[in-house]
Amino acid sequence: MIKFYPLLLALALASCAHKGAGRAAETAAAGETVAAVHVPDFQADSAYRFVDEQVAFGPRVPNTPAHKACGDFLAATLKRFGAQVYVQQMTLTAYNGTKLDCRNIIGSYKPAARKRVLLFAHWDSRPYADNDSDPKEQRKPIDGADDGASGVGVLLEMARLMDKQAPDVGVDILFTDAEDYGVPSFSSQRDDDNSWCLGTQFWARNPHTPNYHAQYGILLDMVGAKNATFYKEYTSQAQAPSLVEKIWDTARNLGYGNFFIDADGGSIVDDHLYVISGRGIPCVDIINYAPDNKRGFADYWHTHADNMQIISRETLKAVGQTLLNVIYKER
Ligand code: AHN
Ligand code: ZN
Repeated sequence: MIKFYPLLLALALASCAHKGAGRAAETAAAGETVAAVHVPDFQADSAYRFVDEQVAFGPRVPNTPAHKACGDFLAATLKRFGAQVYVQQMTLTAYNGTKLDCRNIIGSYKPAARKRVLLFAHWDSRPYADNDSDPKEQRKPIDGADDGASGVGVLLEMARLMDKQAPDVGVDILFTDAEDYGVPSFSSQRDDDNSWCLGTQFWARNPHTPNYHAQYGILLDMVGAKNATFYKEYTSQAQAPSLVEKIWDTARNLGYGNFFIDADGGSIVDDHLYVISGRGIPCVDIINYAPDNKRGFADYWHTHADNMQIISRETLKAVGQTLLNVIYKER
């Protein structure tokens, strides 16, 4: 808290200079006047429903009817929540040469605002359960309730709330495709880091608006499982250290320190890497990390256990409310 004291004071002075509509001044415990920000209340039931709706389409694997239907649903839902929607259609090539018919789906709030924040999550689900213990099950696609649908569910709930009351900053929600089509463990091919995150690699080279930039980005990946633990991921700390601290401090102050662990996580190949390197946007990856597991992720990861049974409203709330507090305090 001490660390952010000068910032709070600066905000207070700024709000005295010209008071924004609907923003009152209130007296802080220490006696100084600080800007009173109304942060919306994240509705966990609503987010849970958004996760369930995606899963109900079936596995969202590129080139399947479920994937097509879910993509249509996501674009329509962002429109319904007042976003300016961009749909980026692309043909991507998977590790095995398969051409994938894919879409990145973007919803923008305050598209003219100069200061912007990028919030992103992948919406596709993995075509394989290659970590499943039963070899016969490994070639079947997974529900991806957590791995995919949870991050999108949190962001749809944020979109619903931003439609009712927009934050000061511009916000771009990016649903990335083909994140999870990477080389499976049963393949004889060597794992190639670049076989993951195909939609984001495309977007980083061809953003939805020319020279797209944002102040920072936050990636949500596997943010809905019961008892999830979010550690401070390596590249996030290297490239966006102050943002990591801001998010983890915010979570702790809201009482979510049991989810947002104040400790180093591993280095993870994920969508944020390409947004950092391709667009120069500092990004943080909020991802359920299991430091004691051999693969670094929870037991359900890339198995058929990644279904609605593991989704917890408490986890969705912790992530969603933390993000709302971070975003609505930006000026
Ligand atoms: C790798 O497995 C290389 N990275 C993890 C990225 C990921 C997959 N996140 C969800 N599914
Ligand atoms: Zn995955």
